[in-house]
Amino acid sequence: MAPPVIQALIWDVDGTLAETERDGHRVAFNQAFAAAGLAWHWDVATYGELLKVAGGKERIRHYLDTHQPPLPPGTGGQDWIAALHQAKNHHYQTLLGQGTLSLRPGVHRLLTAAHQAGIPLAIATTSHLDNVLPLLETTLGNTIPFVAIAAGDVVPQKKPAPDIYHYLLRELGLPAAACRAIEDSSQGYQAAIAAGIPTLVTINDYTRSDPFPAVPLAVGHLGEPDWASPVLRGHLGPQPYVTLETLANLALPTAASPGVATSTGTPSTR
Ligand code: XBP
Ligand code: MG
Repeated sequence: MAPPVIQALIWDVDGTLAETERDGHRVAFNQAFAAAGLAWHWDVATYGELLKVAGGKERIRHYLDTHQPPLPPGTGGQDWIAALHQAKNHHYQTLLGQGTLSLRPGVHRLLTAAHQAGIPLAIATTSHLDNVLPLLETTLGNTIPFVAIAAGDVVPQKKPAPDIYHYLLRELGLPAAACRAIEDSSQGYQAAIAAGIPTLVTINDYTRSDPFPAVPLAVGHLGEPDWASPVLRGHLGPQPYVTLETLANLALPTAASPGVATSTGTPSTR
């Protein structure tokens, strides 16, 4: 039986398209803290813990609540957090402009294959649109068109809530089952699955220990013809890397599927 035709391929951004978190957002947060005169520093391990909260503003609020760092008098309110977050985004965009971040293995290949096959490409991200567009520009040179980008605060509830995916499906005018999503984190996976979209997980060092209950297919990266994709759970199909056929054959998790422990220990970047 021929695999179902994919009507849209939806990409997460941070950690999926590129390793933007450790070497991008984290660095930019620290630059913004220093510029604001704050004696805060988010090291690699601390940031890994804070990543459990999606969204930059939400992450700063969570840090204030859980770590209670030193705060200048009169600061710490929502407007102050929003301004600090905006400053961080400015630093992040400067980093992107310096060309410090590149796409993860297999991303360009799979984007190109989908585009050439006429499969519409879309984005569902917690990150701000102002951060997404320069990333696409610096890594892809805007050679791959995206028909819809759902980003940041367009929905009030961020991942793991399914809202960003529901929003995007409405924009696309497509049923969830006709789409496929690619996510790197537990929050992203939960959001996409809750929206009913069969989802491939491509983990990275920060998400290696995340729980991915009943995930049908989890890989270490998407792979290339000369660089096999490490399979943590499930089957890629005939090629040793993720293809459109791999994605077309992807199903939603079933209650019968076991979860996956993608980690044997502490992530190497923490
Ligand atoms: C990941 C996030 C984002 C980024 C920072 O988004 O949680 O918050 O860490 O971006 P996704 P902002 O994996 O959904 O792309 O500071 O702009 O929120
Ligand atoms: Mg992500």
